[in-house]
Amino acid sequence: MPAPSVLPFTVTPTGRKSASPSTFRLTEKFVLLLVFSAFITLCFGAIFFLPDSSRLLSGVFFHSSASDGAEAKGAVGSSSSGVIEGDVESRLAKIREDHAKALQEAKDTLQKQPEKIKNEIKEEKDKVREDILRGKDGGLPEVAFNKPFGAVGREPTDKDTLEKRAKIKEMMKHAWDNYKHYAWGMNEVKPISKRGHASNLFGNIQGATIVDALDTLYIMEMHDEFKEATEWIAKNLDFSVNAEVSVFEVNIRFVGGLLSAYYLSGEEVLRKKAIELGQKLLPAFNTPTGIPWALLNLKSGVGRNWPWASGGSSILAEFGTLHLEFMHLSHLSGKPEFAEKVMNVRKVLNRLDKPQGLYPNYLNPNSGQWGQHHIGVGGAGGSTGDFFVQAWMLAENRSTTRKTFFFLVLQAIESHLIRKSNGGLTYIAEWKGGLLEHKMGHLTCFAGGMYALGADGADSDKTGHHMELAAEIARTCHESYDRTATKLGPEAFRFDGGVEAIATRQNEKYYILRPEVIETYMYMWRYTHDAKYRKWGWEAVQALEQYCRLDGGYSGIKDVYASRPGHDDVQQSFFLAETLKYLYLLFSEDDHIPFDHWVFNTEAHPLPIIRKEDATLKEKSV
Ligand code: DMJ
Repeated sequence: MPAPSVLPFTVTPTGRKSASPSTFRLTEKFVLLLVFSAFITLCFGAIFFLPDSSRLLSGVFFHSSASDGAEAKGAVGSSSSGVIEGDVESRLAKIREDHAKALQEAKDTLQKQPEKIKNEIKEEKDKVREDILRGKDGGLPEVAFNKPFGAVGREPTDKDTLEKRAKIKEMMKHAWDNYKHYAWGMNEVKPISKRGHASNLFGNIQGATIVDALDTLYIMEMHDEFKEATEWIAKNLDFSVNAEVSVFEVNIRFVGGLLSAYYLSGEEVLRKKAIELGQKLLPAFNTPTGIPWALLNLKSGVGRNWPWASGGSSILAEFGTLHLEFMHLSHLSGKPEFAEKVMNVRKVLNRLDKPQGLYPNYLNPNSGQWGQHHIGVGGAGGSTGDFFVQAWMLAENRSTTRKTFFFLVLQAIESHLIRKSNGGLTYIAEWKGGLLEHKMGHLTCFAGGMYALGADGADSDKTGHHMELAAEIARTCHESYDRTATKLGPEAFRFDGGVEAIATRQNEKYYILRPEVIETYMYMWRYTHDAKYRKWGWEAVQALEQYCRLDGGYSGIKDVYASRPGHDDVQQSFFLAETLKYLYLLFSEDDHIPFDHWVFNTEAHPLPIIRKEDATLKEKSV
């Protein structure tokens, strides 16, 4: 609603307009000021300089009760009375005494041991946590835990694959142990500085690496580590923080990580924590359209958008990908509100016109209109690709409407964004205000996996075509790695100015341990069993070991084209959640997290495909 305009006059109770101060001339203002100062001087003079002013003060200000009222009258009328004077004195003494007492109490509180205050806060938090665990938070229903299908698969039969898989598990151990040693309980570890790394994406929620790594620990059968991580979560994971968080990041890493680890292990505390956090995120949807804010203060529930995002728009990739986790939150809590919120997002998206059948990256949550017409499959638009896959795969029966919707999007991306370079490399460009930018981001490389999944469910005449596209995207992304000195890929690579699959700008040459290329290799391996995908995955393992492994963990590098690339000193939590998990699954059998039972969220946290017989009562009603 627009703010009311400010009028140059005020309306009196009789309805007449009177001039506001701004309408007086300078001389009039001066006269008024003089009169006002004279009045103030008179008042102060009366109080401080006239004899017996203390009696006036006490009479006027301190007599309030009915019985006192009579005395007050007398006091003013007979100021020479000794009895009354004594009474006033004793009252003033009492006031002075109360005042001193209050001051002392305030001083005591301030001087309280910080330790004591900390303990009091902790006791309060423990109580809240116990209430939640006992179900006093509105009563979470009991959910029967079903043994997960394929949480641990068969052992690979050939020695080479077994050894490679064991090596990847050793990498996970190195990453985990160093985090534990140098940054336990913080969000991430800085492997060179050997201390914790805070990320403002999570406000002051702590433990991002612990939550993000949980399901990988389980899948790799690192049970001791899984146990200590779960214990830390039960005792310390705390969402009652007064801080602004990224709704998207907290959802994919924390909610997704907790849900996935619950489904794998059945640890009740993980389900309860996921629901507790989901509830904290709900106020993000309090916008005129129900399209959520990108940023939310978890304490006040006040949301806003990133200032740089097209005039205060929400970002498609960010709100699109809340879908999967929120459907599961309703499934596990019996509370329909989570599912209702994301179903509404889907409705708003369905109603909007899509330029060329594509979804622009920015949507204004107040007007429900698209912001700038930037369209891409990576970055701001990227995870929405995940959303389309997830929305389609979420239900076992993969409904026809969702299938049509998903394939329309794949078709639109192909027609408008997919291009082939002179050298024969297929890439996905970005569309900015009607012009194609011939650049592909590392983030966009997940699309190889997306087209492979699409091929899996496509009508028979389309299967081959989608799989071909998936293979071509995988090859291009591999080329972006292979054309560097480190054999690790840049943040973005271009197909213009005489180059192909190469970064030309210095600020696009870094690699921050991202997973998307390896993710696509993993999908391609599962669907084709073509040995080159494991070969490419192994090349990435060797490169990671050579350039990113340090005594204190793994670090991103600053320039993939330099043989001494420089480190960024951050071990990202997604390295444990995604990169190492996808590598491990690439060298595992297909029945380890089988695709017909599990769907991966944007942060590689596998969630089971909801079957009709598993649906809770409440979920059936949404
Ligand atoms: C991860 O946090 C998620 O995959 C997200 O969708 C994109 N960025 C990182 C990994 O690159």
